[in-house]
Amino acid sequence: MLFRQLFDEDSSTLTYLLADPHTREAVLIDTVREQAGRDLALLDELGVRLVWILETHVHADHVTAAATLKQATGARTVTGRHAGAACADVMAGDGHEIVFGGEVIRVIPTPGHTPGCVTYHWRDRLFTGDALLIGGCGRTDFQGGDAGALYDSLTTRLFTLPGETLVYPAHDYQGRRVSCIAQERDTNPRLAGKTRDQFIQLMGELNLPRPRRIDEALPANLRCGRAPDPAEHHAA
Ligand SMILES: N[C@@H](CCC(=O)N[C@@H](CS)C(=O)NCC(=O)O)C(=O)O
Ligand SMILES: [Fe+2]
Repeated sequence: MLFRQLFDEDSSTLTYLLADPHTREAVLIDTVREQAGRDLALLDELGVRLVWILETHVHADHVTAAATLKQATGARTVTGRHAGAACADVMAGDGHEIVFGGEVIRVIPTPGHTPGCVTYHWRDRLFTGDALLIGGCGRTDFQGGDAGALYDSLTTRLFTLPGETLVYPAHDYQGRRVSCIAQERDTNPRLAGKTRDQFIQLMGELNLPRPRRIDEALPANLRCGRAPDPAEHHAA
């Protein structure tokens, strides 16, 4: 297998490239529009062909590169079924399998940060988006966030997986790059030793500032990163 973890400094976004070395088919998870050139150059350098562009959710802090990458490569886009991004080629539900080469990625719905959040499970790795971060979790104070639902997703869908399963989040703001289920289950300060009610209370008291680019990012990501239709723009 080929695996690369990439980082966008501006939004602290972690993007992942997975590829089957035999068939040369590749997948990108959680891309960033400003990094499309970097991603296309990497595909080229590795000699692989992009077939799927996956989103863990509709991001509030950066615009996806999905539209640019799709136009350049013909790859198809995937979001969670409840993400609200009807522009995606595939809106994947629980257990949906995304196949590339001889590899399979399975979809685990992990709502809470947003109702449409999904985690992608590939081999011994989880791509958790903003549902589970390293020593943290996605906020639940906008985009239909629901702390109780997030607690249930994390405790019943992710923490029940084998402890050695690796956790690759969509962001880290402190230079951390990978964790595992046992570490997050046992030491994540938002969750370890907390009841559901305590978690809900804690999430309600975070008082985080609004993401800098939310007003640009949400509408753009709901269009899978495409520019607004000029007619639509005119009507508005
Ligand atoms: N400073 C960042 C913050 C982005 C932010 O709030 N990110 C959301 C995910 S879309 C989150 O859940 N962050 C978790 C945290 O900050 O602990 C920005 O302005 O973009
Ligand atoms: Fe997010």
